[in-house]
Amino acid sequence: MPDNQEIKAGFSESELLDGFFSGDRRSLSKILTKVENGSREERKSIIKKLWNRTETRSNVIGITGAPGVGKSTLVNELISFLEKENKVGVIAVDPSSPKSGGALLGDRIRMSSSDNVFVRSMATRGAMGGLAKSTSDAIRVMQAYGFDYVLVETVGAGQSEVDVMKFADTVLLVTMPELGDDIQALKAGLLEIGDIFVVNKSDKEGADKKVFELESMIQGNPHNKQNKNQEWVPPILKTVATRSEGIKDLIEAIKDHREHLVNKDELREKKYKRIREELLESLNEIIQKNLDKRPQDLDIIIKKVVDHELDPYTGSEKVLELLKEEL
Ligand SMILES: Nc1nc2c(ncn2[C@@H]2O[C@H](COP(=O)(O)OP(=O)(O)OP(=O)(O)O)[C@@H](O)[C@H]2O)c(=O)[nH]1
Ligand SMILES: [Mg+2]
Repeated sequence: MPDNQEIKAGFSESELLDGFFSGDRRSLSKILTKVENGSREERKSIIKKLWNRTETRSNVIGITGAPGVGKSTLVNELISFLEKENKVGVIAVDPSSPKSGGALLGDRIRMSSSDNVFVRSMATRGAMGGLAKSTSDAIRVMQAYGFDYVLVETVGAGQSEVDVMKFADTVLLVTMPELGDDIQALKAGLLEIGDIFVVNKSDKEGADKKVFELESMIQGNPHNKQNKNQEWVPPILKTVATRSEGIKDLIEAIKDHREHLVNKDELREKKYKRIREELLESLNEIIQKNLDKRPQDLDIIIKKVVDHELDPYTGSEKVLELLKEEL
């Protein structure tokens, strides 16, 4: 397709989907933009049509860790290994503002010329339903497109990253020597969701110390203590991403974890938990949207509770009545 056609606006959804299903990368790109920025209705319409195709074997790998530990360099190495036999989609999620002047998270991910690799940056902080929601839909779009692997990179700094990582089947927690308190920060929730720990930059001093630190944290984690019976214990691997060292072992660990998930039927269990959460969140969104249609009525109820004309229980029942009228 010539470039001038690419920028031509106004593709209908069905044109885009036709292109998408026949493997056209520009259609993929446009559909990703729609699920990232579109209205609830637009997104719903697309996901509905893709849903049956997301039931694939795509292996979704989350890569997270403090800024600068080498996540993108590792992603590049993983791509190099995987692209020989697999289609690889990459989503670089940047929860900070793209307008901050800083470099985009994904900028160090090499733009592969291979048809097997597709890289996408996501940086829409104010996206409807939040960044985690946009990311989960983007992952689905990539699954439906037929990628064998979907790699998702995000900086491990806060709750939104933990949320993003919930959509991965396998989570790599990346750290490096010389980092003081990143592991403490991980306690906030990332430690629990790490399936594989990577000490990157192991060419630097203190790598073994870092491994030791991680070992004691993993053993001290109640989540892992409960899992003594053949459950997955996160391995700790040393890598030097810039020299391509340790990548084979990392790929092996990823495959082992996948096997574990499949054998234990944990993929389905993970999916169940995610869908449950998603449905409840989506419901919340519907409630919010409908209440927004009646701001004055809601205001009256709130004020009545504030003024003790109503108790909070009766107040919430009144809100429910409002909602019923709108639904
Ligand atoms: N010495 C050494 N340097 C590395 C290694 N891996 C990556 N680097 C360097 O560390 C710097 C940061 O690497 P990135 O891959 O951009 O790190 P990142 O975690 O993706 O960074 P953000 O996305 O900004 O959080 C770059 O200059 C890399 O060349 C390694 O194994 N050893
Ligand atoms: Mg990066």
